[in-house]
Amino acid sequence: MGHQCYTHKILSGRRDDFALLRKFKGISGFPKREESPYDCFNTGHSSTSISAALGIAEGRDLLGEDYTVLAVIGDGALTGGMAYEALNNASKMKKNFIIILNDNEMSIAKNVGGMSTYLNGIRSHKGYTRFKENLASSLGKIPVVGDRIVERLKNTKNSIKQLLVPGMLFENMGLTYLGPVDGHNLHALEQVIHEAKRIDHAVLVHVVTKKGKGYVPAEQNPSVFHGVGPFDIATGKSKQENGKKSYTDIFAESLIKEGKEDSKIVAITAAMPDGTGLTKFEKAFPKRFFDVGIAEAHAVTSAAGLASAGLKPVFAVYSSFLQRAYDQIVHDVCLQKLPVVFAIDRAGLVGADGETHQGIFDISYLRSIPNMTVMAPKNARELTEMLHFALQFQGPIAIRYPRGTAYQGFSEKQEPIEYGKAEILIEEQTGKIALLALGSMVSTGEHIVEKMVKKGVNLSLVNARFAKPIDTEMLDKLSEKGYRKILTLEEGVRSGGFGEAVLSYMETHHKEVAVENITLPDAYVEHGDVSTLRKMLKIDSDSIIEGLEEKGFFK
Ligand SMILES: Cc1ncc(C[n+]2csc(CCOP(=O)(O)OP(=O)(O)O)c2C)c(N)n1
Repeated sequence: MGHQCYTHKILSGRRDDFALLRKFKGISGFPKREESPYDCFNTGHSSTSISAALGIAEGRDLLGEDYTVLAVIGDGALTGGMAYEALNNASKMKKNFIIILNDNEMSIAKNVGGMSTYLNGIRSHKGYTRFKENLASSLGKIPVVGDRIVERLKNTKNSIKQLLVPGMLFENMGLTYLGPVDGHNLHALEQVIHEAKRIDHAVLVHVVTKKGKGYVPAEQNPSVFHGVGPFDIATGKSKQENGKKSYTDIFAESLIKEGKEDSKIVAITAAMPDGTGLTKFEKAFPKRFFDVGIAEAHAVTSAAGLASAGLKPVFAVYSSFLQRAYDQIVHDVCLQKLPVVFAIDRAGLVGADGETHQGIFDISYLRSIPNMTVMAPKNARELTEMLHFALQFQGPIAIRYPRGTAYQGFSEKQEPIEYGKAEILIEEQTGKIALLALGSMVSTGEHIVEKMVKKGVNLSLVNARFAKPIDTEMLDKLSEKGYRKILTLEEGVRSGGFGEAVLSYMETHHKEVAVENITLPDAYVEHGDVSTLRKMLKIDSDSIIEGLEEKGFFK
């Protein structure tokens, strides 16, 4: 996914830009074509490198050009289905094509699954070490991964190779396997890559590394240091923790409570046990927890399987990563109306990770699927109650909540969750304008109401709760009560979003009511801290007020 590209960035002329790494208008944390001619492909989501590199290599050959194409993939990324699709196709290559497998035994957390076990086996393969020694002595050579070893191996019978050479899985697929080689030994690395470049088809170089190598706090806490904000170099302690509970914390605690009451609840993560908060669930109920690797598509279909077997699966996943499993949601979950709960974390703007990780499409991509229900809580307490509601619900259901500190406002005001029903939070009897806010935008709506009261304008505030279905009864009621303007607010793209659905309903049924939509634009949103991005995109309360005043909305 390219997040280990910092060395590459330093070596390709961006060393001085690191002060602004992942900051607004600074360099990205991922390879980016727009940033440098040395970044040949944008990345951010896992397991894409072999596919992209194969396309580049095929393109090179069709255009009659001549350069080396090399893909780097982590052992974590190798748990993703796309990587296997790509390996399957790599075996057809008739020209040199190099895959470097960076195996540090870690995804963000400890890597999982059969491939990981297989790689583990290779690392401790005694036969290979002996073979190398024998080969070296018999040939009078001493290299680590021997110079010209490949040519000698070519002439070795497969059955003998099986005993002596690790990586036969790759060999049997038609790829040449080289390694394992110590990735922290530069000389060995140079040698093996030199050897790999001489091969006239696909070759996989198995490089063994240690995550965090060279910095003790990172070596000791590789999961934490996978992606960190500012930290104290001497101690390795984060400078950012504010001690407040995040939505992730609230979700994790609530799910454990639910899990104690109902043994049918099971939790699934696609290689994000820490990020989604499920590590706590795993500790409490190890048998009811599944880390499937970076395999969102598999996670969704296996959740459908679990649901059809009578369990209550909760797939906790980041909004942008769930994009990977769209067909599985459509075809395996929603078509069969299976009760799978999607706990969609990092929904909305995420900040430093930028374009590839902003969770701004989920409302649109889920709203369009039949049988899907989509909710968004206004605050911490509502997340807990929505989770409880979702676990009783007989069908596919999603709860989207943002990254970061959970909002505590309106905690005392809480009507029970009812299917498809919104909740009035502030009702101004004299008002003719209602704000209809979804999830994270309820607090923004609250700020708008407070600021406008000071300007002598009274507004009502409705917590939408459901992005699908929208509460049409509430919309009818607002119209009957004499409201003539509705402002929808959501942290997602306009197209296919919540606001568009409200607009479409009102245009058909209540032409007398004008609807304005506050949404994100039809654009990828760059990296930067969330409050800066909100200002840039004009979805913070001040910008919204300014924009609406210009349009005369409050008159
Ligand atoms: C589709 C997708 N799901 C989840 C993630 C989150 N993620 C980022 S890095 C990572 C682990 C990658 O492990 P590996 O490929 O071994 O690389 P390493 O960091 O160990 O070098 C995960 C799960 C992602 N980027 N993309």
